[in-house]
Amino acid sequence: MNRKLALTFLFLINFLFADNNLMAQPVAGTDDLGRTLIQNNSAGNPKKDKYVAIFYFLTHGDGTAEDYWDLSEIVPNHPEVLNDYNNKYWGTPVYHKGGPCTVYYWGKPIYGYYRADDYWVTRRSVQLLTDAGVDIIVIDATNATTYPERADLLMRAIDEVRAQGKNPPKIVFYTNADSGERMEEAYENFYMKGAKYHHPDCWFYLDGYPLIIGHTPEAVGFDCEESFTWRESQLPTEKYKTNSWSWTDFTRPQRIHFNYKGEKEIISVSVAQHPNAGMGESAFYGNNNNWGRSYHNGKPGNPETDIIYGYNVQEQWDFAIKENPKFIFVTGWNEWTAERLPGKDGSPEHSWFCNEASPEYSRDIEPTLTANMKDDYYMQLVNNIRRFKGVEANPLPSEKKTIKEFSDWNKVTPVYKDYTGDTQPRNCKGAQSRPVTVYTNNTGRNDFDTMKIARDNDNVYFYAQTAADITPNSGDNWMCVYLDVDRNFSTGWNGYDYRIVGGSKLQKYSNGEWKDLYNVEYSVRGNKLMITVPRKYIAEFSSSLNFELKWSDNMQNSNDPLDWYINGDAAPGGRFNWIYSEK
Ligand SMILES: [Ca+2]
Ligand SMILES: [Ca+2]
Ligand SMILES: [Ca+2]
Repeated sequence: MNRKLALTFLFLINFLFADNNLMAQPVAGTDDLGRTLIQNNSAGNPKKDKYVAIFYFLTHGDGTAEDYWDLSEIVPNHPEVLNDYNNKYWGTPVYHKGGPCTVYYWGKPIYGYYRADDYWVTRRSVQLLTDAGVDIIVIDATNATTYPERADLLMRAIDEVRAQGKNPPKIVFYTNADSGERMEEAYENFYMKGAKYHHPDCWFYLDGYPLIIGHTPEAVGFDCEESFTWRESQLPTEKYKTNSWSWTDFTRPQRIHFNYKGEKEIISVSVAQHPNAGMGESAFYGNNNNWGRSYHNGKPGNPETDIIYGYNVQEQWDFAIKENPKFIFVTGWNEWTAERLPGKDGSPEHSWFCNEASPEYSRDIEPTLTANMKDDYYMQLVNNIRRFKGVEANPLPSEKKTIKEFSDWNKVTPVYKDYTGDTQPRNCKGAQSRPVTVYTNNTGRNDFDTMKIARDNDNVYFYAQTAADITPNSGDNWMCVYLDVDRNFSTGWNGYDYRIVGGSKLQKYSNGEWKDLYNVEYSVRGNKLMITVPRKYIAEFSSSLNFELKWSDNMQNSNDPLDWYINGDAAPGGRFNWIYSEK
């Protein structure tokens, strides 16, 4: 079979088995700013042929400056560095790419300064992007490499999530510098028959072939020439190219990119842009001509108060959604770092940073505690994806049923399916090389798998099944249920009005604390647990049910919902809730 035929065959296999309707359950959620995710009644049903791509980076860990590496700490604590290129608080260069190198983080990711080969983080990123409804992870291969081992690790995480019946994103490589060689490298490492890192289920197909992006004339004569569907690489500084994929634009509104058939194919949406000098010029040297996270209505906004709202990216989303192309390309997920170079403004003591420099002048969506941005940009992403693509309606529950024993659960629906394996331990070096830091996390304990709810006239029943036998009851952070009974974020703790801790204690949140209310019955058998809550204990359970809930095990900081991104297991994760509604 020649290559073209083989790829056509693969495409058919992909086509037959890919779209098996495994949409994520339409979870609910409200972010720290009180912004509640829209549901099917407002977003509409899933729309055909709408895709969201996001720029994803595999650079982390290389060339990080020693001693000092976080700009959000260096600059506020030692502002003199900005006018002293060799100041000691710039840290120490490390040897990388054939010379001394100093790479800095603009802030700290919620998982610490992780390396791109930290599987624990990669797996979490894939889960978050799956939950968000992202369709394509675009691997940034615009520089000197396709990061084969790290890209392989990413694809292994995607394969693992797909094997659980979830619908994770596919991958596309975006090349630019030495594009022909990079595309050939991608072909040989990933796509070719017998390639070392062969993950065909991870490939995003367009028009019958895996999609790749680069300077197509450079591919002529390479083996990869016939194996892909091509789109042109498009820098924001370059003249508009037909059939190109733009990842950011330096015009407002963004440019609309048409394909060779004349179809409105893709529009970029970016968190921030630097049309008028590097991001560092605006972050540190008073250049007001770039567009930071707070930019909106033609003005820079006030980053101190505006940064958490993501006004700049929202303008970009609103325009893109109105134009309604087939693809929206978001920049980006996890760039985090920039290399420090000598100033380009004629001042030899100035430092220059291109794409990332400060909380305001950076473009990552991945959660962070820096500048108090938390997961606001992530939740905003989820909501905008729903506006663009629609979302499934929430399934209605099966008939009322009295639960006395575990076998009574068999036919109860709907079933909420968590990720499994999201409790695996973390043990990986961070990107910072001095001091050496090893990130560990062993809080994963009970791994939620399947959850159900049932009810009769007297009780509401909760069921959880875990991957392995449930650990012995260890107290208040063991196998908890958090309930937002009025589906109102402004009542209770982060919306949660009641919780059940340690299997047996029903607590109510009032006057700023959790108070014991009643004991409830629970039973455990192997990997199954069920709890019975009499309806009379919770006023909102006296009539037709319409509430939100989350299971949580081994939370480490019960005062912080962001703990659900990191520790133990939560189902659903982060700020998401599962909706149980009879309406
Ligand atoms: Ca789990
Ligand atoms: Ca509430
Ligand atoms: Ca989970």
